[in-house]
Amino acid sequence: MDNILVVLVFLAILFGGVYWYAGYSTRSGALKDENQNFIPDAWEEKFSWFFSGKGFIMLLLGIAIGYTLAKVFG
Ligand SMILES: [Ca+2]
Repeated sequence: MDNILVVLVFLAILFGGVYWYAGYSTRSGALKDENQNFIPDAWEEKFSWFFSGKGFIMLLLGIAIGYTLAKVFG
């Protein structure tokens, strides 16, 4: 179970970092964002599901981490 927890936490940090960088890079003008939704247009074409599902993905990760923590320490 410990390995699952490490993977889940790693994914949460990785996804959080990608979401943060999407906002940061578009606000700073580093990446093109013509439709001004704070998602780099180059990513949006291929990974729109990743951004439209942001709330759901992070919620699922949170639940999975909580569940795993309860298993490890419960
Ligand atoms: Ca965009």
